[in-house]
Amino acid sequence: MAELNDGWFTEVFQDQGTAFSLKIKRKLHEEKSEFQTLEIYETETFGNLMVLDGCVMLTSRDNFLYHEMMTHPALFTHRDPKKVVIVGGGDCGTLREVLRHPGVEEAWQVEIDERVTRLSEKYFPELCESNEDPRANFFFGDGIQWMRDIEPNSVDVIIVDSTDPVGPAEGLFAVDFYRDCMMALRKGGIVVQQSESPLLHTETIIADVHKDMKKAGFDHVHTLPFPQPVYPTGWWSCTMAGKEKPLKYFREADAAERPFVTRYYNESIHKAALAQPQFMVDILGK
Ligand code: AG3
Repeated sequence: MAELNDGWFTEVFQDQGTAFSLKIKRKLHEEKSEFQTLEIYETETFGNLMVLDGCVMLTSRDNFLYHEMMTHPALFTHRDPKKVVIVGGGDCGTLREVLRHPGVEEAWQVEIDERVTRLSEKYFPELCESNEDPRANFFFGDGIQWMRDIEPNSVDVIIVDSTDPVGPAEGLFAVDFYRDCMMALRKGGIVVQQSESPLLHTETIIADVHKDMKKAGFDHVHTLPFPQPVYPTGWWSCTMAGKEKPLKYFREADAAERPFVTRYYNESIHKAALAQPQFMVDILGK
């Protein structure tokens, strides 16, 4: 639920009794697409803000936290990722991070709502700066169907960069979808999914993601918490699952010598994100 009062945009988390606000300079755009309501604001201190169906998706100022953590831990855990598929991620921020890896030969962004990408090109051009890269491929349509139809054993990393698990994204948090990911991945492949707030959702969404990923045949599942100030509680997570691939070890030397700039991710942050808060161990197991 969203409100705009006295120049403040507020996302209200009704069931949690909390809210998050940003001071707005002006509304830049609003439209209803076939799938959702899209809003873009210029904020006082966080750059531009994208809101989908009342939920904060990203701001210019802090999206690097999320996009780097959705991408680099998975790509540095995989031995040699060549083909990467992003499901969702229409703002192209994850795609940009993926294409920073020189070993990636082919990346696909499979986004249901083309309008998200078009608005991102206009209002978040920095996130779209790699869209012309010859390795970048775009498909606008249903990611669930796309994953069902893809050639088996053809992908190294799948990144599920979706909205909350309600509405269009619900089917991306489901055992059938994870089974299709399992089929699509080569041996040693990794799927990583945005998995909401550790504080709010470990017992519910995150526990279900673990259970369903294991049910789909992934033998290794791990949740990595990271800060994300503009999302509910300011604390977010991604959950990685490996197809015959332990997740505790990563290409630490490669991460340390990465040939590109990051602002949050580095080899120490990667190690730190693998550490599990005790309440998560108690709920999810070791
Ligand atoms: N995807 C995660 C959005 C979840 C935010 N939830 C909320 N505000 N209630 C963001 C897409 C960035 N590429």
